[in-house]
Amino acid sequence: YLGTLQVGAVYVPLNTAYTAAEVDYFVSNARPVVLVSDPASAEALQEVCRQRSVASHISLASSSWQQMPPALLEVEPDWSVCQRSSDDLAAFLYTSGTTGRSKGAMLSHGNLLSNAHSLADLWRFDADDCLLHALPIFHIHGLFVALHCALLSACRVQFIPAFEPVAVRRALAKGTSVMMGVPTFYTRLLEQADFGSSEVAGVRLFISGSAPMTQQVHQQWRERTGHSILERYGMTEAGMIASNPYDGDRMPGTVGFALPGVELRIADADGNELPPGETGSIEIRSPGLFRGYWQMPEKTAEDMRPDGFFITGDLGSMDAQGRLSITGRSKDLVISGGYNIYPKEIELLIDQLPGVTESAVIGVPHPDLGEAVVAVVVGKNPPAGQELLERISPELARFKQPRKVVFQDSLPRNSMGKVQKNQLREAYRGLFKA
Ligand code: MLC
Ligand code: AMP
Repeated sequence: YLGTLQVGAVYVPLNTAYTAAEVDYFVSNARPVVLVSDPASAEALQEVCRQRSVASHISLASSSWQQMPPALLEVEPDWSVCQRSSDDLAAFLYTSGTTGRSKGAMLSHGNLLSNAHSLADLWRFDADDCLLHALPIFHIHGLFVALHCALLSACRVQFIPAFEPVAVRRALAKGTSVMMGVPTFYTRLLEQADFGSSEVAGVRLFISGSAPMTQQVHQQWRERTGHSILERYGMTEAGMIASNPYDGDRMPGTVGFALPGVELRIADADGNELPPGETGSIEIRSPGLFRGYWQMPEKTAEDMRPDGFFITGDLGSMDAQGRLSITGRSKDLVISGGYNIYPKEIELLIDQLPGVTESAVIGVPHPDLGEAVVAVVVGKNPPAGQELLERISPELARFKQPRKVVFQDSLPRNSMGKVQKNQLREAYRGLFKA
């Protein structure tokens, strides 16, 4: 990542769980010059690179630099930094829309730097800190929010490649001062009966985000560790938007106050600001706001108000003091273990299967992941649940695949003919009881 920025190029991280079919779309849309891959997927991606005429494909050896391609090892190191201005693009990250096709959210150097400074100040990072980092580094949470705070403050990072409770507990007890995670991290640690305050004596701050944290988890964490988790709210297009305070009350069920420089409003359908306490569309304007979707100006225009406010797709309310609570989403999105999953992408695959008339993919409460994906399928003679999953799995990363498939005679629709997903979510909300 840093090497890419250093040479003045634009970085496009992708989830390593994506299938070759998924990567093919990103490559066709981003048109990269170089693709760097995990050795495990190198063979499948080599074909993608060939078909899409990617000039260079580098497979990283997982364990050692010695296993890098010999040609690379012979290159003379060049430590010069290509200067970029704050308006230049640093990265774009794919995030999907209701159409099911992902859009690359373009972020400039200025976007990233302004957000990083706000967060490092607000959360009081300094060189004595030690950040426990167990998040994936292909989304903004692990890559920008966590790493940028650490890089700006020049603190230590205990990097754990994937969330694993034993390794995380060991790191917490051994010098960690700050941990950032998605709510599932906290739920999984609480499941460990012997986990408690003695292990986190050196920690000054626990931060959660990317998905809603329940009041119950917040409460249990405080009882078990003595710490009040600081919940914050953000999104790929805008970086971090709001945060509970470092000093003062961290209120469960709220995501706190707008970050410095962020203008936040709750609006009606036309973008008119609503009074405190009323629920509406969360809209923001800030120096961290993205530069639009890569080569999709019409999609950018759909989400922007004429006055420069961005329509986040989240619903919420703000109290008289400016404290924000997120109450729902207007976008059709499932957040499972902090990963965003767009139902349309899965519905399109299911609908292509013989015997299927139509489908609706929804998220329902799940004790570990927050929400889990369920496919509701209608058809004359559709493939049975397991077979259906096997048919779509070559196209779809594992984390997006439905955890359950249920069959119905028809889907509930309103008078406009739109599928009533809220009715389906209600009907199946008990599928994954703890
Ligand atoms: C893994 N699996 C998931 C999953 N993660 N399924 C659904 N949802 C997920 N999030 C699959 C695995 O492939 C595996 O499939 C099975 O579920 C069980 O895996 P596991 O071992 O229990 O999962 P694990 O690898 O431990 O991962 C769970 C997790 C991880 C929660 C630790 O998903 C994670 O690190 N999530 C963080 C995502 C994140 O960083 N989001 C930030 C986005 S940025 P099988 O078949 O092999 O059993 C953003 C903006 C903001 O949202 O505000 O920050
Ligand atoms: P992404 O598009 O992956 O960046 O995910 C951004 C989305 O995650 C937001 O639009 C919200 O819906 C959700 N999100 C992030 N933080 C929180 C939070 N603290 N509580 C509820 N939802 C959140």
